[in-house]
Amino acid sequence: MNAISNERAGRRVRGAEIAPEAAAARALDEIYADELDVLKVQRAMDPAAIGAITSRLDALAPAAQWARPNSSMPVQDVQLLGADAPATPTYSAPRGVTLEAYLDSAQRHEGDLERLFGPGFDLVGRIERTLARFAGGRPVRLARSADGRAYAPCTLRRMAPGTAIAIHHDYHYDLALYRELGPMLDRRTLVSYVFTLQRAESGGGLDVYGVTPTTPDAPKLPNGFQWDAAAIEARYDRRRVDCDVGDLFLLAAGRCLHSVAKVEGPRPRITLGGFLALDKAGDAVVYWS
Ligand SMILES: O=C(O)CCC(=O)C(=O)O
Repeated sequence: MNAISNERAGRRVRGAEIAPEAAAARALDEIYADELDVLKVQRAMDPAAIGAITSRLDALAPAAQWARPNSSMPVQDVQLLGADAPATPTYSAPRGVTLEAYLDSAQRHEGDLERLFGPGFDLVGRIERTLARFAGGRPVRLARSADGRAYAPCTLRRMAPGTAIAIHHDYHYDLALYRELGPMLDRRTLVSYVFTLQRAESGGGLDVYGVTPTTPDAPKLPNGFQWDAAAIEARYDRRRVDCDVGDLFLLAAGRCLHSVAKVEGPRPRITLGGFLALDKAGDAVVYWS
């Protein structure tokens, strides 16, 4: 019998989970060093403070305010507040928008989420202080354009029942909107930060796969650009990360393919997140969404 034949191809997904106050100052260094792929941090934000927002969200942010750049693909119609042109490909802009369009969207929505959460919540301050716990003593700075315009710090994402996020990675530095930011960053990877604000009744878990953008022969569909989810599930390692309200995950999203399972039941899944990277000198953490 050949024991190897039962092993999955490719790499293992390296994950860790830490308690609310646990120290993990080297987490970003470990992610960059390819020693850690995903870190779940329990209750990184206070669930009661979050509940005070999510329970009123329909009144605070009526349906018409949410941007829907993926609405032409209903099963992946993730709704957004805080930007209408995110720093990712979408079905309305498959190669991402231009840098000018991205910055215009960030400017149009500047302060929207801080106002929605209210002054007592200090949304951006909270995000920066939380990310700083994992930054090895480095300052955490919002990305800015050469002429000083702010990138969007985060987006609020609502996934209605029946929606999912297909397998993808976020190694997006070659998109036009990264023209300025990309060269300023340490591009070994790109990290997603995502806080859970409301869980789906079931489903909605994050799946992280032992497949990278450069894994040889990683299975794709015949159209040549979509990943073959069934073949990836069958052949490669997978780690499921299920988050409760207030939990945060940091994911090497530029390195590991990942997806979000279909949201089941009547309650939408709501998250708040963005991306971050070390700057080129390794002296600061830069974040944007
Ligand atoms: O919403 C999530 O859990 C993951 C979103 C995502 O794909 C990412 O942040 O890279």
